[in-house]
Amino acid sequence: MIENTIVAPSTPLGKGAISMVRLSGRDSLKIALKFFKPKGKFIPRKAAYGKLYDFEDNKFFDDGIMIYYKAPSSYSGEDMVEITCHGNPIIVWRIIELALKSGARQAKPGEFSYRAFLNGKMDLPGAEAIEDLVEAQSYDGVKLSFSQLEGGLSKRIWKLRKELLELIIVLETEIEFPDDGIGIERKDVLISLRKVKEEIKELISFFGSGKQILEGIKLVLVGKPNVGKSSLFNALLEEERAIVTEFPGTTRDFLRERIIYRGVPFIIIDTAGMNPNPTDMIEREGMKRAEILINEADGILFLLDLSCQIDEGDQKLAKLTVNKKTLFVLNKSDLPEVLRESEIKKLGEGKRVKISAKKKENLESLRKEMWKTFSKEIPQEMVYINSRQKANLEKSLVSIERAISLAESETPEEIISEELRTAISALEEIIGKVKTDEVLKGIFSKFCIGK
Ligand SMILES: Nc1nc2c(ncn2[C@@H]2O[C@H](COP(=O)(O)OP(=O)(O)OP(=O)(O)O)[C@@H](O)[C@H]2O)c(=O)[nH]1
Ligand SMILES: [Mg+2]
Repeated sequence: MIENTIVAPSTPLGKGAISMVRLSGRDSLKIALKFFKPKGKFIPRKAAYGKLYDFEDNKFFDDGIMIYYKAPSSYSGEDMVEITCHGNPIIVWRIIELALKSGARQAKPGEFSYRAFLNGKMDLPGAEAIEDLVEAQSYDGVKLSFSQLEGGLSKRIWKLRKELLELIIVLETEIEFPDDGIGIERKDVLISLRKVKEEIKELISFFGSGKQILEGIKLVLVGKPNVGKSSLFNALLEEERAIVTEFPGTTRDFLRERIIYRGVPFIIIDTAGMNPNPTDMIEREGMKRAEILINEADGILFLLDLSCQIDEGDQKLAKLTVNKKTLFVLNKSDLPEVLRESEIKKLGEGKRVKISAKKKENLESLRKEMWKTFSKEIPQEMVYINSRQKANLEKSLVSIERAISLAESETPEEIISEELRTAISALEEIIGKVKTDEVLKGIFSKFCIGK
């Protein structure tokens, strides 16, 4: 049990109707009662009205509500107090000060959740999901993180772990009593192992889509100079965010903004136009960055100018985007049309939408097509996998695959079983059954474990 009682504001420091301060630790109640004077008797888990009292000048400075949670029935698993006051940062600051003067210590970021984890109130994926829940950029993202908080991933990991442990028992029984007639069928072991392998592969496959649901679908505006990328960027944002001029090479860096369409967040990135013969260092650097962005993107909005022929610039870009899901945006539809369909075909696969970014024509069709092309249905069984979890799943997959080929080649049981143990420990790292400081430090960021 951790001895210190910690205190921190739980709501953002700003003006609002109310703010909340939280205490966690053995002395939470004792400390809170130094400056919160409840009216009448109060009961754990019931809201108690009272006044906030400054014991340094013997004056009341606000009123509010206090709730006391007795251990272990609290968020952190320790005694906890939550005080709700009026939403002025000065009030919050004074409450914290009075708590510090009464023996509490300022909580470090993530420390409430860290204590909850140590007290078995949540596992690692649950702790990670809290941050995702707060940061999610869409309603789907919120729902996905909440199901994670409720153990979506953990349940599946525990199940895999159980299946592997059962296989180890079967294999090791065979080692210890090879002649008592139990006799394992390699075929059955292989069937189970292949099933586990598919499960793990499915979990890994959720990595990309989960990220898109939580953070947004990253779309890069790509096109040669002057094709109208920044004009489209502004039109989609419905504000004059990027500079637009009639001179090629206007955009030198890249701009990134978020739009939401039908509940799906899209991150739109405006880039420097691709000039096949860059004239200066800035242009070269801008294009280098555009290339990196293309590689990292979930999809490409490839702009073409309907009023002129395809040229070297378009062709060069098409080479860069060849492996990416692409939507062709045929801009400047208000001008006489020169570009032919047969020319566009040469640039690659992808739907086409004709628009005029300048006149803001047909933008709704473009948004709809973006949504259709790039957003994904969320499968029922979807769970969110972050990069830490993915790395561990991959580690366990390697061992499972090794175990499969060993089992296929009549290798002795103990060697197969050893591989399965390695696979299990990688899975255990995901749920935090193995608590390595490295991992915990990464998750409960900035929080110095062991100090
Ligand atoms: N007629 C017409 N002109 C357009 C349209 N879209 C953009 N333009 C014009 O094309 C020129 C270039 O537009 P930008 O949006 O700056 O083009 P860009 O692709 O961002 O250019 P760089 O940043 O230089 O790569 C400007 O003069 C725009 O007004 C359109 O739909 N129709
Ligand atoms: Mg531009």
